[in-house]
Amino acid sequence: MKTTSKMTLALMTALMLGTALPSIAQERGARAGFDFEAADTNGDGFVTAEELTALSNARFADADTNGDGELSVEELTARATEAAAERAQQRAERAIERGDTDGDGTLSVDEIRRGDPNRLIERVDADGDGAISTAEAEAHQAAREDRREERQERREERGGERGGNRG
Ligand SMILES: [Ca+2]
Ligand SMILES: [Ca+2]
Ligand SMILES: [Ca+2]
Ligand SMILES: [Ca+2]
Repeated sequence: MKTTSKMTLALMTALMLGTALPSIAQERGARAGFDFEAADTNGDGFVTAEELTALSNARFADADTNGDGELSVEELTARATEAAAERAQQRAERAIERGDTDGDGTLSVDEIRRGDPNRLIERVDADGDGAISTAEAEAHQAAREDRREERQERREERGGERGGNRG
């Protein structure tokens, strides 16, 4: 077989890695799709069963830190923690990339604040006393949910049967 879709390869890898290593399989499969280059170790442009086996063995060996050929709770936890830390760092880096308006590489309190607080108060402060009461906050939240439901309904109508009988 010449061309194998990313989906199929990801699935194959997941199957080969087995259920014991879901986080590793997901990590590879989820965002970047299947890492073809990593699997194609001889670089001939084809991924063979042998190469997939080698890949899963390598991933297993990575996780099996004491090298006894078995993955313990501790080893799986360590692997998952490592993956989670990596993802957290990537998220943090993206957040800084997006929010760091003065370009000093860190986020100040102004940089993490979304929008002008005065504008929020203006929108929500129904009685105009310059502060948001519980009732005003609840009313604002309810209005937002209404709008979201309306949008959802409109989407469903558009996405639903066209020309079908309605109501
Ligand atoms: Ca190959
Ligand atoms: Ca082990
Ligand atoms: Ca900054
Ligand atoms: Ca108020």
